[in-house]
Amino acid sequence: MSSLKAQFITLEGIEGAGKSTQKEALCRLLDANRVPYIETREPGGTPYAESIRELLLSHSDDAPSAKTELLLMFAARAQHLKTKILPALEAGTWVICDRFTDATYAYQGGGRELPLDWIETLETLVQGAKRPDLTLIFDVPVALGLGRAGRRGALDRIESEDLAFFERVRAMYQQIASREADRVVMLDASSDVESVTESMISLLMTRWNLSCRPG
Ligand code: T5A
Repeated sequence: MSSLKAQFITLEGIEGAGKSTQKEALCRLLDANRVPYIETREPGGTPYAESIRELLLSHSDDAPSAKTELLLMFAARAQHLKTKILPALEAGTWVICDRFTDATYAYQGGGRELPLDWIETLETLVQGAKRPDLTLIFDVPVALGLGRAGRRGALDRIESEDLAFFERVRAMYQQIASREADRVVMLDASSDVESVTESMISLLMTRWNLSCRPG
């Protein structure tokens, strides 16, 4: 454990998959093991990037084109990476990030059907060789995820897309998980909160050789 460098961990999944719920359980695990960390999210995570998030998610008569949306996702990411994620990792602090570039592959590549090589080019431009150390994808059937998300209140601009859009998003996440098995772990998130938490905690304790379970 003490020999492990600060980890960059990202959480992914369609709307209502339970990322935010499971992020809290992950943080309790790190607290129990006295691991220093910060929590953050994308799009957003810094004041400037949160302004871009507002532009991206709000409903507007002048909605962004798919290409504009893609560029804004990476504009926000460039700021977030430079001013928050990289400094934290360099200081030895773990970073727990709700969504990152896999979301761009899933939503803009899968959902919007933009060419994946555009995303690869922007990924290299913005991140260089930097990639998450571990990505947890919480997988749920689309109808289940959207049902959970819908109970929470008004839908934002991207959440208002149709079922076919989210089926493409989910399929892209599944492709990423099967292509990048070293970095990405896909968890079945369709059962109750406690069961999903238990699978995640068991997996992480083994992976990082942690000794303390969260209380
Ligand atoms: N986006 C983002 C892109 O298009 N491209 C990009 O590059 C990036 C980075 C914002 C949007 O931006 C898009 C994707 C998104 O549309 P967001 O802020 O992460 O992304 O917002 P959402 O994904 O919409 O977050 P949600 O809150 O909907 O999803 P979560 O976090 O997965 O779900 P959570 O934990 O809040 O749970 C939702 C509800 O379900 C319940 C919870 O209690 C809550 O009420 N729940 C469960 N119920 C039963 N069983 C379980 N196992 C449950 N787990 C949670």
